[in-house]
Amino acid sequence: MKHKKALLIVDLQNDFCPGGALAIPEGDKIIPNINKYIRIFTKAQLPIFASRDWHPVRTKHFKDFGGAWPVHCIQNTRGAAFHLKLKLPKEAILLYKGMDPEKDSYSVFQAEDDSGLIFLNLLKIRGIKEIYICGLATDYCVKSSALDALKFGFKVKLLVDGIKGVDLKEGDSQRAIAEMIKKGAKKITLKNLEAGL
Ligand code: VGL
Ligand code: ZN
Repeated sequence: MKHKKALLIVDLQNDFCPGGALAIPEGDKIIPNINKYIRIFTKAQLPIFASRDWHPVRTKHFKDFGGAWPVHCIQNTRGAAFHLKLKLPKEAILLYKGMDPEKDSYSVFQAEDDSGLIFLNLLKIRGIKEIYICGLATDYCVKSSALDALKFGFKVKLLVDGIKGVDLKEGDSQRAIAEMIKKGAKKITLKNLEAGL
């Protein structure tokens, strides 16, 4: 049998897009491609996971409390909402992460769904073996989620026309991609999926 696949869309939220609190240059430009990936996975009746960075007002993730980042993606605010152009189907499984005020975490493997089930268990329940990853940001949450996925034994496809990075230091995204590939992720683009999954 073929490996069961799932799509993971990481943090496609207003605060990570132009105009947001932690805007990634052209972060919104990947949305049309991601919407195409969504259509492909929907057609194939495969699960689609969408994570949101979902911070409390006080967390060690923020500069004011010892972290690296300006305030962003506060729970239930407009900044934490999915970008309006993202066309998530109602079947998408929503994940939340970054809620622990004591932790500075990035990976979707630290995320949970509405009922508190963690991502790893949600994957296991569905028999998923391979994860197709896109979203924001290449050099943080995408990278850390991809590396965790590989560590847990999943196959990983990196959707290179569906990711964008912060690049605090020039080249961070390129280095992140190189590291994911070195650890076993495979790059793919929409063109590779033209013939279907
Ligand atoms: C992220 C920085 C801070 C991400 C989240 O989603 O990649 N980056 N919080
Ligand atoms: Zn964050």
